[in-house]
Amino acid sequence: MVDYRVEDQFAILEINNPPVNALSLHVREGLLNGVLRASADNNVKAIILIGKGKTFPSGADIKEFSRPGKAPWLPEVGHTIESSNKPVFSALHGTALGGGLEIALFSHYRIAEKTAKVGFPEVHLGLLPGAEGTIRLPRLTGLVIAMEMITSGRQVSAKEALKFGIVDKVVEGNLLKETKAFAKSVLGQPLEPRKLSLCGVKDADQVDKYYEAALKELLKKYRGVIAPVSCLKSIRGSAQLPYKEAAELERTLFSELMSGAQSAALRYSFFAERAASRWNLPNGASSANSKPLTIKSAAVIGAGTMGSGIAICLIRSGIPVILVEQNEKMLENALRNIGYILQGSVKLGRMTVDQRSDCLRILQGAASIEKLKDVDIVIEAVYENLKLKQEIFEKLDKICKPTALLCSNTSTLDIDLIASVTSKPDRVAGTHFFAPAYIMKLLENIYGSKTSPITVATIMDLGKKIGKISVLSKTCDGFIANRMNKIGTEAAFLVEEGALPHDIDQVLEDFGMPMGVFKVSDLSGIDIGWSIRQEMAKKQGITLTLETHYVSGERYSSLADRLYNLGRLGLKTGKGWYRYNNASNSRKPIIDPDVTDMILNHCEKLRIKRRQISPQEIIERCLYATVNEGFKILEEGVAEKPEDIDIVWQYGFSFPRYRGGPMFYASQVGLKKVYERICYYHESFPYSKHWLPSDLLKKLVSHPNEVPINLWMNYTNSKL
Ligand code: TC6
Repeated sequence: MVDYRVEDQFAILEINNPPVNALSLHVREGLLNGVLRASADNNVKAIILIGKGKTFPSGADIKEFSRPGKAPWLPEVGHTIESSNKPVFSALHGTALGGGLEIALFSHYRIAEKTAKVGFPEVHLGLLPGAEGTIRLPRLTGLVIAMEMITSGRQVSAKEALKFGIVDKVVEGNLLKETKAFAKSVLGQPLEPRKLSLCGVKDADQVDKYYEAALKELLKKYRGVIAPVSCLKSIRGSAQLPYKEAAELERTLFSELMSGAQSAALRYSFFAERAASRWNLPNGASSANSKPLTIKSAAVIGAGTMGSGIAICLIRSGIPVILVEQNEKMLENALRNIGYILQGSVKLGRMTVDQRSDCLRILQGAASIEKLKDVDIVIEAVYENLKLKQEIFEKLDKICKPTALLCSNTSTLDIDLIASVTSKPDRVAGTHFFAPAYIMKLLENIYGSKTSPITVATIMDLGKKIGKISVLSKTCDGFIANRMNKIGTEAAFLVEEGALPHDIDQVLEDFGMPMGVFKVSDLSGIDIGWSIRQEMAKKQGITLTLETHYVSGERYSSLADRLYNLGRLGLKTGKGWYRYNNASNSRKPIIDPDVTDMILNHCEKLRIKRRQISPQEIIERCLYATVNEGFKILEEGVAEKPEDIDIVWQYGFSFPRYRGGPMFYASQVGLKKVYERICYYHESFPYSKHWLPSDLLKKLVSHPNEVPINLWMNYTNSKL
């Protein structure tokens, strides 16, 4: 894992642990033994640490964090490096991150290849750089830069690292050769001044001021997240305490984080995100054995908010797009709006003026789909109506080339029904973007019973190319995301039973959701949900009234319909579940006593006896109902693994990453406990079928060994 050789009196320790040269046990052993061997070798004048393959170590081996560890630990390796009697040079390329950067900071000199990046991403894993990174970095950069880099996890370029004093030289060309040349130029110079453990923090006298300012920012930016504050405390220690004591404080804070629930969830999320990109179909096809087609051109049908957003995603990635819209005025507006949105990106520094021009150059509008005969993929984004979508797909089937993929941005409709009107159902799939499509990272890809592996591979690959996190779902009503989301339904019932909208929003926000469910509803528009409910009722031949309490034997809440009837459509009308001060253009929700009266009135009419509802019940009702549906989704093979579900929730519904996702959260609460509460709510609310306990969950609780491993999380020490 660490190859040792001597060349020109340099001991070269080449770290070879693909894919990212993580500092696993054998690497740590190899480094330790290599440095000791080189230090004792009279033929060696200096030691060079370098990574084989694409990178210097990108950190500790995160997989080892969930197992009992084994010495030598990273700080021990580091101190052996620093105390070597020969100068140690770290030659950085690729991504020198976390423990990798710490190893470099224990070295006496650091040389970086021009394209290298360095950083401490531990905070994204709910940790701090626990091998003295929080103590050493401030000694090089000063406190402000160290605080910013460590609490944000930001990776900086070699050039910036040079400016900050993290590296001593940036080189181009052959890294090893250049490192040797640099080493020769400093050989013989005293090592003591190069040992960071012997240096002080330059601006230590300012620490309280910097700490307070940074803390204020962090508490605002990362509400509820523990690690950034611990990072900050440890950096403060680096300035206030002697080196050894600061390192002890860092160790304590690191151990607290490592044993906490947030880090467990964030480490799980790291692997879950990567696992979601791997897929298996029931027919044996998989991401490992299916090759994607190359997408060189695309069309988007429908120039509404979704269609325009999808077009932006594609052109931003250099894929030329024809945006089709029958209504010429709407098309004109959409093209103009896309220009404005990209202008906004320029203002935010996310793209240059030239990049914006390049994007707009590859975007063209068209009034009819006749122009689409040559494109590689069509994404239809018209409104959610099966008949309309089928008409479009029937036409596309005749116009497009036989190899073109035909995709629908449906959020609920059965892909098989859409594919059934085409002659090539193997080429049909769902590509469900989330609004606003050019911002939200999730792409929920859907396969039907006839969708081919090539089609699946291509849409999954396309998602990656356009910067999305792609998750695969089998077709069903609502797919993973919308089918599973029971928060809104249960929240409305809770309001009928005794809670108020702002109580529920508060509890959900305290849990970590960026916005409560009623605020979200106001933002997206009360009329959206109303249309969906009307459509559903029409399909079932039912007329909904304000007194409707059951639909087809299922409990129903007409509270939102009452808001609709009052013209309270949410933020856009200045009133919804909350009131808004439109005169001052404020989006801040204000609790409205009229809504409370409306709710009390509704309950009186329906003779619902209100009661006190605890925050615990709000969490259980909103989340456990969702989790129960998640297990049904797994049971039916709609999602292949729990990780897919959790990633959908993190990126589609902004579920707090530090809680892992609803499935991970349930595993942390304990599945037995969750199952028992689901059974209790099923008994209490027999007219809500989402409380009918999932068979898979029941089996996991009673006979876990009989459940296939992919239906349980691979990356956790989950409790049953
Ligand atoms: C630390 O260092 C603490 C130290 C103090 C100790 C006291 N460990 O992301 P990719 C796997 S904490 C284990 O697809 P990229 C990854 O799962 C750590 N495995 O590649 C994937 O496996 P798969 C601080 C790791 O080129 C494969 O490598 N460091 C680790 O898009 C490829 O990964 C970090 O947090 C790891 N550290 O991006 C860095 N890293 O193929 C975390 C990756 O089986 N890593 N794998 O799915 C990254 O940010 C990125 O992987 C990257 C490369 C930027 C290094």
